[in-house]
Amino acid sequence: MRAATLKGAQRALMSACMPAPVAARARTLASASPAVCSCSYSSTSSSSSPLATLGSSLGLCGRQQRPFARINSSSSARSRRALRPLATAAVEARRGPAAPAKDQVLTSDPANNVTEYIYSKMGINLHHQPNHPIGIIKQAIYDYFEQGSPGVFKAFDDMYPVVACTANFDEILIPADHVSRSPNDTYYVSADKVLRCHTSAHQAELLRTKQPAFLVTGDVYRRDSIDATHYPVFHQMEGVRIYGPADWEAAGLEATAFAERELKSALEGLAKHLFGDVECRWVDAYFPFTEPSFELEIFFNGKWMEVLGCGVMEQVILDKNYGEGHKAWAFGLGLERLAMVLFDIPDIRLFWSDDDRFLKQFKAGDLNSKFKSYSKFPPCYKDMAFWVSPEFTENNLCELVRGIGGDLVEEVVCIDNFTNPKTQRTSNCYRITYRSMERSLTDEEINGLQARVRQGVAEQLKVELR
Ligand code: FA5
Ligand code: MG
Repeated sequence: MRAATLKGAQRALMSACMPAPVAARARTLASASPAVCSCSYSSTSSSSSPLATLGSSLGLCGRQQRPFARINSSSSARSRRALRPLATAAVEARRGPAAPAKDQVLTSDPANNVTEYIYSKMGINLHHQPNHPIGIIKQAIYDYFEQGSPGVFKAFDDMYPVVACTANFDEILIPADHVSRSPNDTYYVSADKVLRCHTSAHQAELLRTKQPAFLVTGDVYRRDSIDATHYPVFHQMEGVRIYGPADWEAAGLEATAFAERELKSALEGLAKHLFGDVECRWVDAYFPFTEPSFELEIFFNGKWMEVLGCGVMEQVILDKNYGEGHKAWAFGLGLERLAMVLFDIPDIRLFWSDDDRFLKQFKAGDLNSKFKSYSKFPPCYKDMAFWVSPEFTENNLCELVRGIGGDLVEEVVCIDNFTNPKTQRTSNCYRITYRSMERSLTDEEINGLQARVRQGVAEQLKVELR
């Protein structure tokens, strides 16, 4: 993992939601393989339920390293499975307008920090497009849960993306002074409303409707870094399942241990269902709304990529919103990341392409197609050094660069920094990679963009260009 691209606490809600020392520890765990727990999957059939076998073979293993897991399942095994789609009737959504009205998102409220660029992505709802990789993977996950537990999960995939801060943060125990609430990380519509930064924003509300198991899919928004696996708009699916004492007593387990086992079984089964053969590993994590908490990473394009966060729901959330005497697990997975692995899509920007050469490669229900790059156009690198000020943040830089360069920006990475011992001033050097997915770029075009970026940085970010 490139240290310079880890944007401190802003990187993800996992790290953003934890106190600094825990964040530092979790980042170490996530980046250094010796600190990682590996999953041990059974690749052959066994007499007991495959889910039970997978689940009980797992567990956190402290700092001890075990061989990385490999999930084996042939594509013929995959196609043999008769999948029943999650009943359409179960896709009961609170229907919001397809695209929120502009004046409801780009408000004149002084707290508003949503940009035109972000607004332009709203209402596109890639997860509603059956032939789009995001729509295909959503349906495949719905099918998996329906197959494993027929009629149990209720799906919601049209919940309104503008939510109250109470729903996005308070109701799931994110502390009032927490960094993830900062306008550096989150898009505020007004002082008390945000563009949801995760589908966990709907947890408490749906618990109050007494659904014992649900899946929520939607577009989520974050001010974040820029690279092949991070985009300011992406899609998550939240899953929650609630159990009663009869469930853990029948299993002969204590409630939390039971929920953890079921959670990991379900998610390993999902990975196997989607990918067949893939290397993955469990990593210790921290979320304010689950304990214990984990992340699942998959080895993709030569690196470990985090695809989901999960854990046993904090009891107070369940007691308060659903009722006492139960136990639940919850997960939140990134649909783009899973689709990248499944379809071999190398860059997250491609999901937003309206180029037929991309879109025509995917078809509803087909989990076997692999993306064929139609052409690889050359990147163009531009470096920019400046003296930072106390107000400077990388998320602000990324927002500005994305606002000017749009999807031509492939990556923004800090390649160098130093502090002058005499003046104590710090200089950062950023490399911006420009590359189109669809065409060759001209020097003139890139020079024009870079000049606007430099001007924007100097004027808006309160830094001094060198
Ligand atoms: C969360 O968002 C938690 N709400 C997940 C959760 C739900 C934990 C329920 C426990 C219980 P995190 O910030 O790690 O966690 O994001 C979850 C997933 O979203 C990541 O694993 C990744 O797959 C995806 N993701 C996060 N940031 C981005 C981004 N900028 N671009 C694309 N995908 C992203
Ligand atoms: Mg995370």
